[in-house]
Amino acid sequence: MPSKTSAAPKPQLTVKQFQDSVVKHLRSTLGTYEEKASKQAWNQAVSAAINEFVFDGVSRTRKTHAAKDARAVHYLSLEFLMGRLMSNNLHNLGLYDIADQAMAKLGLNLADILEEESDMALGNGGLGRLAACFIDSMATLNLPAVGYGIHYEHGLFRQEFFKGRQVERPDEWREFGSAWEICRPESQQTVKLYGYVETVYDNGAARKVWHPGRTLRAIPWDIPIVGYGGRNVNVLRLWESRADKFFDWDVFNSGGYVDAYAESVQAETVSKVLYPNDETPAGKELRLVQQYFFSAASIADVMRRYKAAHGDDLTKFADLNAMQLNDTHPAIAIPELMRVLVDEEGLSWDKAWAMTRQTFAYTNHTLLPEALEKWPLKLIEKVLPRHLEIIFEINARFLNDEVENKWPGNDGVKRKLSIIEEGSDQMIRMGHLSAIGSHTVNGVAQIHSELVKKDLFPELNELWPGKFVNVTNGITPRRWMKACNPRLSTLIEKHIDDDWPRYLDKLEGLKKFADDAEFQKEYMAIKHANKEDMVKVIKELTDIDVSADAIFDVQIKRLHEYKRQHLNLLHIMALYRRLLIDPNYDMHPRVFIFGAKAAPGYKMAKDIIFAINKVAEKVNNDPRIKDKLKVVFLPNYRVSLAEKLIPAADVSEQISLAGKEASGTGNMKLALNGAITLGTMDGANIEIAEEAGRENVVIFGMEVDDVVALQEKGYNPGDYYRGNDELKAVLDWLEGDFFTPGEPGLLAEVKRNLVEQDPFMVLPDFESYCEAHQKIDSLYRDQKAWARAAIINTASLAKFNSDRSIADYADYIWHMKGVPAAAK
Ligand code: NBX
Repeated sequence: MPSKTSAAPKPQLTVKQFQDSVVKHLRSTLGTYEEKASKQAWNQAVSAAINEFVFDGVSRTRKTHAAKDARAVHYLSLEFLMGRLMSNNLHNLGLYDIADQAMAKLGLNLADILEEESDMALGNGGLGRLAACFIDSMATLNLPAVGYGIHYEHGLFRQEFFKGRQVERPDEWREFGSAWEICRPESQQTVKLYGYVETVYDNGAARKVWHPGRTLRAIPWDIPIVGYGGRNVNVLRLWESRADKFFDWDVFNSGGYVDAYAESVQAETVSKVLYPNDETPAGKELRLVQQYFFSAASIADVMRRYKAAHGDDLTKFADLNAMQLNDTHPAIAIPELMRVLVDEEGLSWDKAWAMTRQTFAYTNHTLLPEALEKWPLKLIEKVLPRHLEIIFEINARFLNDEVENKWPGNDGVKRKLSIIEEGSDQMIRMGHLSAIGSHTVNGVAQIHSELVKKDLFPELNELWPGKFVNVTNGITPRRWMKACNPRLSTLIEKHIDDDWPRYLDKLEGLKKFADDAEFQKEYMAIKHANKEDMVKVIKELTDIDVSADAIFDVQIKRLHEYKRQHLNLLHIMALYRRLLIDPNYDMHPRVFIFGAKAAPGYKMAKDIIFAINKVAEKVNNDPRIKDKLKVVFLPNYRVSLAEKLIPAADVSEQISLAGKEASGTGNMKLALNGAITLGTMDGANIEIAEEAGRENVVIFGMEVDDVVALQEKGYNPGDYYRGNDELKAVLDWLEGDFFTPGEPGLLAEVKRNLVEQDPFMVLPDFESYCEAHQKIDSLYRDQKAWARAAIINTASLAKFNSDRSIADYADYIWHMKGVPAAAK
C-alpha cells in the first residue's frame, strides 16, 4: 500500500522514450548501430540516456545553491569506493523498471548490460566505501555538498590467486573512458610543492613568501551523485595531476625531447595509483604529495567559488563552508587553509585560526597505534616548507597558551600533546594536528568514540569537553538493499510503503510478520533464490560446486590480523577434523565463503590467504566428508561482488578482537539483508545487537575489559595452545604437509605467529567461537526460529541508514540544512 506522500521516485518518461533515447545515443554518440553494437557499446548508450537526466540535475542543483548562497559541506577523502553507478542511478531516478523494459524491447537483458560496467574502486575498504555511502546520503538529504578526492588512473589492484597465493594486477577501470564523468578544465588549479620560504619585510612587517620548486596542474573530473528521488544531484570532484606546462620548450628545442617529457611523467605520477595499504600508513613521499595535492586543489576550489559570490571579503567564509576530514589523510588541509588565509589573503593569525577551526571537523576511523599517521618532519620540510613553519606556529601557540593554562608547567602533558613527536627522527603527528585544528572530532560507533576519548585523546577531551562526539556509521539502503536485493525489496514493498529506501524505519512494519508462517516461507524462499544465484557465481569464479541448501557463512572484509580471518580458519579446520574422526558428525552442511584483499606488503595477511586457500583445496576435494563442508575464497572481492554475495549470506562473520574494529559497515549490510551476525562485542556489532535484540545475534568472546585484563595479567598464547586438545591439533596440522602435499612447512608461519605472539588474541577466543558456531548450527536447523531472527534483523536496522548518519553530521557537526533543488 504505497502512501500518497511516497518519496519513491516517479519515472519521468515512458519505456518507448527511453528506448528511443538509448538507440539515438548508440547511433549518434557511440557511432554504431543495433545489429553491430557490443554489450559495452549498449552499456555506454544506456549511460548516455541516463545522463540526460543527471546532467540536468547537476545544473539545477548548482543554480539553486548559488542563488540561495547556501552553506555547503566539503567531504575531503583520499578514497571513494564507488563501485558501479548505473543500477544505482537508475534506481535513484526511478528509471530502473523503465530501462529494464526498454532493453527487453531491444532484445537485451539489462542485468547483462549492468555487468559491463567496471567498478570504480578508488578506495581500499570501509573508509572509502563509507565516503561513497555518505555522498549518496548527502545528495538524498538535499545537502549542498561536494566530495573531493583524487582521480586515480588505477584504483585498488585486481586480485588473482596463483597456486593459492595472492597476486596483484593493475586495475584498469578507465581503460576505455568512463561514462559518468565530466572534465572541467575551466576549474583547474595550480598546486605548489618543494622550494624554500623567504621572509620579506614591508615597512618593518615580516611576510612569508613561498618560492615553490615546482608546480602541478590539478584538473577536476566531476562525477554526478544522484540523490534518491533524483531531485538533487551533487558532484564528486576528483583531481587529476598534470605537468604545469606540458613541455619545457627550452629543453625541447635544445634537443632534449625525452627530458621534456620527463617532467610531465613525474607530474602525472601523482594521481597514477591508489596506495593499497589499509591501517598501515605508506610513509612515502608520493603519498604525502597526493595528500597535499588534493587538499590544496580542493581548498583553492572552495575559495574560488566563495570569491565568485562574495569578492575578497572573507568574513562569511566559515559561515558558508564546512570541511570534513575523512581520517587524517587530508589533515594537511588545516595548515594549507592557514597559509591561504595568512599569506595570500593577508588575515591576522588569530582571525585565520578562528576561521580554520570553525571550518574543519575530523573523523577518526582507527585506534590501532600502527595505523596512526605520522610524517617525518624532514620530509614535510622538503615537500612543504611553509606548512612546516605553520605547523610549528600552531603547535607553539597551542602548547604555550591552551595547554599551559590548563596544566601550568607540566612538560609531560606538553610532550604528549605536542604535534611534534620528539626522538632521533622528529615526526609530525597528523591525528594531533587534526584534533587541534578541528572544532569537532568524531568516532564511528559508540564504543569506538568512547575509546577515542578514553585511550587516544584523554587530555584533549579534558581540555575541550564536548569536542569529541560519536556518529555511528551507516550504509545506503538504496545500494545495499533496493538495488542489490530486488527480490527482498519486492517482498517488502508488498507489505509496507514503497518509500522505505528513504525512511528505513518503515521496515519496523515487518516485525509483525516475523512469526507469520506464510511470510517466513516467502522470506526464506528469497534467501534460497539469492543463494542459488550465488551458487552459479561461485562455480563460475572458482569451479567449486556448492549447494544452496547449506548454510552460507560469509566473512568479507580486508584481510587483517585484527579481523581474525585465521580464527575462522582454525574453526573450519576443527570441523574438518571432527568430520574425519567421525564421518557421522552431526552438522548442517556449511559453505564458508571468504572475500578479502591483503595489502601487497603485508606478509602475514598474505600467508593467511594462502593458508585458507590450501585448506579449502584439501577440504573441497575430500570425498570422506560428503560435501558437509566447503570452503570458498572468492578472488578479487570488490563492491560489485559484495552486491551479489550479501543478499545470499546466512551468517555474517564479525569476529575482530574487541576494541579493534572501529565500527564495521559490512556487518550492517549483511544484517539488513537477513544474515545472522556471529560476532564479538566490538564496533557497531554492539549497536546491531542492541537494535535487533541480543537473542537475534550470536555473540561470543572477550569484551574490551576482558582483553585489557588479560593483557595486564600477561597474555601467554602457549597456555591456550596446550590447554585445548582440538586447538593444539589444528595448529599442529599447519606445520606438516597435510595441506601442502610434498611441501611441508609452508603454513608453519601462521602457526608460529599464533603460538608465539598472537597479537590479536585468537587463541583465547577459540573455544567460545566454536560454541557460538554450535548455536548457529542448532538455530539454523529450526527453520522457523531462524526465519524469525533473520526477519527481525531486516526490520530493526533503520539506525544504520547512512541518511541517519549524515543527518547527525548535519545537525551536530556541520550545522546545516537541506536545500532542495528547484524542480524542472
Ligand atoms: O573504516 C575502516 C575501519 O576499520 C572500520 O571499522 C570502519 O567501519 C570504516 C568506516 O568508518 N577503516 C578503513 O577502512 N581504513 C582504511 O581503509 C585505510 C586506508 C588507508 C590508510 C589507512 C586506513 N592509510
